Amino acid sequence: MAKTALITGILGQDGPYLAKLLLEKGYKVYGLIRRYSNPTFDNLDFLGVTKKIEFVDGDMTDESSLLHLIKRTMPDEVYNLAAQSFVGASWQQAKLTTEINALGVLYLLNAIKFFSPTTKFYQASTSEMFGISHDKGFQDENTIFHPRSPYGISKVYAYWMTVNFRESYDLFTCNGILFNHESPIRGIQFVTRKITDGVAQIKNGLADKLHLGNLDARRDWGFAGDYVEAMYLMLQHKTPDDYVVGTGENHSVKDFVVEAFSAAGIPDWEKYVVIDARFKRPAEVPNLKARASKAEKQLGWKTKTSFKDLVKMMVEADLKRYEAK
Ligand code: NAP
Ligand code: F7E
Repeated sequence: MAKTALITGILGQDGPYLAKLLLEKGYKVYGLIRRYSNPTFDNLDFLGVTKKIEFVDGDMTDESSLLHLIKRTMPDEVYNLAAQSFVGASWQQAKLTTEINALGVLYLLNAIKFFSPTTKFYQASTSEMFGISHDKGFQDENTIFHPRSPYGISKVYAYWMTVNFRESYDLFTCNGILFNHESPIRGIQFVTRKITDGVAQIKNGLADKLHLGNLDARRDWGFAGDYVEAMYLMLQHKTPDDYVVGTGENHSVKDFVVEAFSAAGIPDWEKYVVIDARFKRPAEVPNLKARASKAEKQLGWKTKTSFKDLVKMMVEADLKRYEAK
């Protein structure tokens, strides 16, 4: 019989890549969607998987919807990717961010405990938990958390609840502590996609400026398509555990800008970029770089896509979108 997986956050960036991977492995995939007046399936369409998914209704803030869902589907694996995932919005919407990202995880874990305790659970944890890190220039599973935003704080709660259900009830629960990962279907608010979309607009004469905040922040950027493999591998491992996933290389936002303008063949990026205080954050996370040696050794996972290839892939996809229009 085919294995079954429930993916929350199916309409976001990672959901479609993970769904594609699991469908290729023969899984039946359920995708949780919340009630929306006009949901967009563009990201699933981009990867050509929309019609292969069974959509189920529910909302991370509505405990009874999750209880019913787990009771009805009893999936072999749950991948919890749903979140208010934009750090910038989390100061203005701290309560909502907490309800979805923190309490939502508690509801889902309780539903598994009550109705399907053999279900394996993946929690989308994040390098934002490290925040301003007291480290040696990289972060791994032993690095202390010091989150810098309501988003990071909500994810620390979810991280520990995931660990606690493993320790208290012997459930198979894992945290993937993923560093930034991007793709042509990355949300338009995140800096990488904002840059590649802006570059494509400039190239097509639709804009003449790109407004950005802090160009000095450094991130460890990888490709989402590579990272969903790590999620899958965690749930196939013999024992549940928590893993850092990243490339081990970092770059500044400015490096990303330079590479993106160059990939589009536009000289003089300085002519177009405007530093705009609206995009600076009350508290910044200045420097993130993963040490993913545990995932590499225990899961056999490795990043495959270089920084240069990632930027090129995203710029080319955005150029194609505007050319098609
Ligand atoms: P994303 O594109 O923002 O997708 C998040 C998804 O969550 C969306 O489909 C959204 O649904 C759904 N969602 C939000 N609130 C919900 C609710 N109340 N009930 C049900 N669904 C809800 O995020 P992503 O980049 O794919 O990231 C996936 C997960 O990994 C997130 O948990 C994120 O915090 C975490 N993470 C991401 C990164 C990264 O670099 N991408 C790194 C580390 C961790 P709608 O489409 O209806 O809005
Ligand atoms: O910002 C700086 C900004 O919004 C990256 C989420 O997926 O990864 C993501 O969080 C950096 C920050 O991602 C702009 O200040 C400058 O230092 O692309 P971002 P993020 O905050 O790192 C983690 C791992 C997650 O878990 C999150 O869910 O870029 N920056 N200028 C800007 N950022 C944005 N968005 N817009 C700007 O104009």
